[in-house]
Amino acid sequence: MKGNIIYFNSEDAAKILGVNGSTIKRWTESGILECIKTAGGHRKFLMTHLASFVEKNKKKHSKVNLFTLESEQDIEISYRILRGDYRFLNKYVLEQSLICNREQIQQVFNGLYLGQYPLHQIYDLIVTPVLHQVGYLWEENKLSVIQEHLASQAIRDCITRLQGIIRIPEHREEKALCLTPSKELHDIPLKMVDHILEARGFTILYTGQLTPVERIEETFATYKPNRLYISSTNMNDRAELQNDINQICDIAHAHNCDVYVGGRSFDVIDFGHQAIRRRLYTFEEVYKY
Ligand code: B12
Repeated sequence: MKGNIIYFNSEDAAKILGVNGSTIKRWTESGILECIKTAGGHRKFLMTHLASFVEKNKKKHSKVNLFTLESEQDIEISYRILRGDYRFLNKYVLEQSLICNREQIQQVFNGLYLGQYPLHQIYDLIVTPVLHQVGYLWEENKLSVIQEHLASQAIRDCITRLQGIIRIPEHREEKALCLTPSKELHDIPLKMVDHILEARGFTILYTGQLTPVERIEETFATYKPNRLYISSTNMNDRAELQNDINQICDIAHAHNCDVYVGGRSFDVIDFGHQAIRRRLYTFEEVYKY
């Protein structure tokens, strides 16, 4: 809130409390849910009205829409989620990640997903900018390296838990292998690629960080993936990285496997190999192509 008063209308209140509009009307008429009536006869609700209702009726009305509402802050997050207020949510997730408050980060991720926002949007509009912010703060010496690790790991853990509630189709024919090259530790983007593909119905083979190139041939022979996703961020040794990418793509090509690449290393290395179908820049593109 911090100074701004938010008024909820009946529709907001219904969504936040997980009931329909006529229940809201009934509750206000019987006085169990307080509200303000405008001159035009419309009901307006303050945060305190909803909060005190939730507090008094915790047990009776636990079926709330996005997640359990225990405090005014929960109600505010729920409201921001319903409004798709990414600016607010970004700032909030950044603050919570800096104090390693996984519960609150999780509440935003789960709330957005349960609120029908596409997974790729959560990744493109919340997770990516928040991690970039963590990086800037570290670059500007406003965070120690440990704080940077704590924040990024908290986010990574919450992404992993979010996967637990993702709807996964039953019928799965395609197989995607997800890897990073042999010197790469950054695998958060690849994890997000994994989740989006899984929600699209792919079976995922995730070798993740530091995948040794010399073991990739046997992985192809054993698991026969039809797509390969490579994520690369660390470009410290360009020549070695280029060599890794070329070798991996040769193997993929020999196994009729299409390759999709992403990550900032591809700004500086060549990705013209015939096995590479596309360089992807956003998680929306992972969902689309
Ligand atoms: C978290 C983090 C780490 C964690 C990684 C944890 C993990 N499990 O991933 C740890 C602590 C391990 C780490 C280590 C290092 N890090 Co670091 N790290 C970061 C940080 C803060 C966030 C990275 C991240 O996940 N970003 C979020 C992703 C989603 O954003 P993105 O990488 O920009 O990706 C976008 C696209 O490229 C695309 N994308 C990326 N990959 C893919 C893949 C596919 C298939 C698709 C479709 C799309 C896609 O999706 C995103 C949407 O735009 C960044 C800061 C930053 N600006 O990103 C630094 C950063 C990436 N790290 C950096 C560095 C230098 C390092 C170290 C070398 C530090 C050191 N001296 O030890 C080591 C590298 C070690 C190694 N061998 O890899 C630099 C990289 C600079 C560069 N490219 O040369 C950055 C930019 C920080 C900085 N400003 O200097 N890091």
